[in-house]
Amino acid sequence: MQVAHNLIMISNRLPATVEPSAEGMQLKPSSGGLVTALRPVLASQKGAWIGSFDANSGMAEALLELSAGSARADDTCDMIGIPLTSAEQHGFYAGFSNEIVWPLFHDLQSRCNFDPTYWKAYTSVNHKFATTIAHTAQSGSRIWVHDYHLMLTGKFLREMGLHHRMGFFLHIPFPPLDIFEKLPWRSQILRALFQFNVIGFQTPRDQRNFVGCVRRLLPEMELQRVEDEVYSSDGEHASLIRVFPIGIDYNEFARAAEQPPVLQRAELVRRDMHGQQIVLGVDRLDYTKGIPERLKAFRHLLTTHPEVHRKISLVQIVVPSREQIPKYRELKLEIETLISQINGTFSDSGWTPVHYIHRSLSRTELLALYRTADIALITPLKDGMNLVAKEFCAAQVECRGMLVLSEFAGAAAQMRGGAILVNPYDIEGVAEAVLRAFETGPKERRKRMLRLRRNVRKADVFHWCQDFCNCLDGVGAA
Ligand code: GDG
Repeated sequence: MQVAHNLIMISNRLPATVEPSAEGMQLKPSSGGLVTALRPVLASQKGAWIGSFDANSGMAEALLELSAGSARADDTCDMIGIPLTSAEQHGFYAGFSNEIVWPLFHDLQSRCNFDPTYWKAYTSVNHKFATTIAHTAQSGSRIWVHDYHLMLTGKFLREMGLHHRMGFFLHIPFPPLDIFEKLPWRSQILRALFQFNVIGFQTPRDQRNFVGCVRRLLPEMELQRVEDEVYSSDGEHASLIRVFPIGIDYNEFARAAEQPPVLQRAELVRRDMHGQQIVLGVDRLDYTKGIPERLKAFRHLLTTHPEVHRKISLVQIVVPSREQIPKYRELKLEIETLISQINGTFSDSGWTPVHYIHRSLSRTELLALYRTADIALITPLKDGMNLVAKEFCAAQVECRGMLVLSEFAGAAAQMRGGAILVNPYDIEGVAEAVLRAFETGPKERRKRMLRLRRNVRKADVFHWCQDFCNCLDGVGAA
């Protein structure tokens, strides 16, 4: 018998991994902020989570149970898996999602590969998702689709006859018209999005860009702004276009940063850095994160301000990501060349200017670095939100750290009061900002960090989730 699900979440990947155990392959729920926030909501509402998995992975046993919809990663929600073949992953995920939408939506159109075969794969995998969603949805289920991989699902669901309340949230930025209009499939994507009752963005800038694109490319769409909300109608469907800035589980980060293993680890880090100020960068390996530009800014600081030598070090964490895509491999080489050049030029006995870690850190290691860092240097060229900026503030329980943040990160809209904002392309400007942060005294640091922490605490991930669900409940179904 099929279980009735009141809230169905859909993301490209399932929020779970599979691990071998004595009883065979077991599902292990992921621990990200999104899952944490949704856990109580899904648990109280009999939720389900739909996402894809690699059909060729060696974890067949658990994945088979997943695809049958019978495996439970925990007692919170049902996990329903969609197996994707290598060809589907190539065209849909690596291709359309990450060689077209990802660079284009981050304003980096020269990095796009508009291969028409990718569009076919994207369409067909979105249809596959819609089929599973339609099969799972019962009368009264609300459907919440996440992110740029799945922008066509709403259209397919309506074509399949679903009249449910459906929401879409874009985790990445939405580009301005002169960039978006380069997309050969621009109108199909915009029209498909209007099949959702709620279309959510991270910042007012993304909402503004989206509305600008709609006015130009879908002139038949009626749009009406009421304060921060935009209502649309094409005579058949009505949608609400609104901003929902995503947050983190603040209390959990602040609490975890006080735990003894984190304190011990933080002590070790401090000892190893011999009293230098630690500048911290934490990023997935991605060209949108502005890592080479940041390294050039740090090099400029060391070149123009020799007085900071031996008093400051950059700890740059680069988490491996999308390594099957050639541009990501080239980026890794560029980063490593720059680091070795900086260290080759400036290192001195007992002082290495850049500490480079190319792996995923444990949560304890990450929290210890957040807690110990004197300056977080977060300079994406463009970013939907950037959760690292918020996590850093939550873990700064001693309020000693300064945040230097790109004005092109979504987080800048909420954090401008306490952070030093920079243009990540301005190498001299970023170097000056790091110097300013370096020279800031403890009183000013505390004042700024308290303000930042207040903001992050207030707009946490639970607030985000509840706000979106309330909006979805408030709009009329199609
Ligand atoms: C997309 C949008 C938007 C990083 N290194 C380690 C590690 N992390 C964790 C961080 C953080 C997450 O990864 C990265 O989150 P971001 O927000 O920075 O970036 P994306 O993955 O690109 O996410 C983004 C987000 O969606 C949410 O809407 O903010 O703009 O691009 O949580 O803690 N975690 C561990 N070890 C690491 O080394 N354990």
